[in-house]
Amino acid sequence: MIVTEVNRLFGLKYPIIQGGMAWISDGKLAAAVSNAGGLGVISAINEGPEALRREIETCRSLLRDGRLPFAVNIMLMSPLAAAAADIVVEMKVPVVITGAGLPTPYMKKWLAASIQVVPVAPSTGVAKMAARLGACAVVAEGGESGGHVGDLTTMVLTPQVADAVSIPVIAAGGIADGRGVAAALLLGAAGVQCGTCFLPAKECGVHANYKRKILEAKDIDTIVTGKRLGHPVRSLKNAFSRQFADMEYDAAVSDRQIEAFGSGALRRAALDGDVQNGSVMAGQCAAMLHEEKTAEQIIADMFREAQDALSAADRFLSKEEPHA
Ligand code: TUI
Repeated sequence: MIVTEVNRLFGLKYPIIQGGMAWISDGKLAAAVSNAGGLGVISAINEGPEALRREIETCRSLLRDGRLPFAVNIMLMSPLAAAAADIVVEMKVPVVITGAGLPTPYMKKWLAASIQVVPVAPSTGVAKMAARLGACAVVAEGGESGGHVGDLTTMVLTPQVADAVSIPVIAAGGIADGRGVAAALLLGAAGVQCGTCFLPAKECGVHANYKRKILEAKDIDTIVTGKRLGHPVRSLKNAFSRQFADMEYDAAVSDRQIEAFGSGALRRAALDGDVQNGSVMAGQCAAMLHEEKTAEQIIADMFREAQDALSAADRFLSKEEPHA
């Protein structure tokens, strides 16, 4: 068994947190991940506040044991963030993960309500701020991730964040199998957060076209767009992302025109299944996914492989003299 501070902190069988994917991570997927021994996560920015309340209720109704933990992910740039910040208190959600900013305005009320807060950090500076605010752990998210990304890779970000803070660090970005989990632990993380690898989960309600596009992806099939707007986003290459990139490099196109072009694009792909003209957000590890599995199989396979990888690692510790 792989047991770290993250198992103890949240009461988990496996130290894995599901990514809070906008328009995708709903109560059903979150419950499946929590039932499988990880921390399931509901995205707060799918629709309005009523939809969030419904998804929290759905998650609770599907948990095999009412004491199992789950979380809500609040994307702080969203206009729905303030309402979500109150709903998690009102509905006694045990864990909140935040992204795309610092949760400073909400920390006092969340901590008063005994909510465990886990900010996502793309740099050591944000991680240190999060720890100072009272976060119980931090997600070090590398730019291999899907969606809104920072500049640093998981390989360099994880050890630096682990050195910078004394709370547990959860590595994210590019982790899709047991080798990635083992590597994250060796880099100083006490757990992992994975989004992309749950897209093909049987319990994931994303459109079948989106799942198919993920399963067909090759290593070089993602692109980062949106840097010009200050919101870099990684997604699969398609007609939408190629045109977005062209518009970004065209000085004759205004920021407002680009924003209008991008508006509603994730929903178009995730819900309507338009994977050519919508944004198919995914991490670079999409190419490592080959089949639909249940959330339980995804997690159990990943941690069995991680255990095997770690157990076999002492083969690198030779008792022979080094070759000259
Ligand atoms: O938030 C994410 N990933 C996301 S959010 C999202 S929704 C979306 N929809 C349409 C267009 C764009 C996005 C899709 N993917 N990951 C967590 C994350 N947080 N990545 C980077 C950060 C971050 C960045 C800056 C966290 C804190 C931060 O603080 C800097 C500051 O000064 O506030």
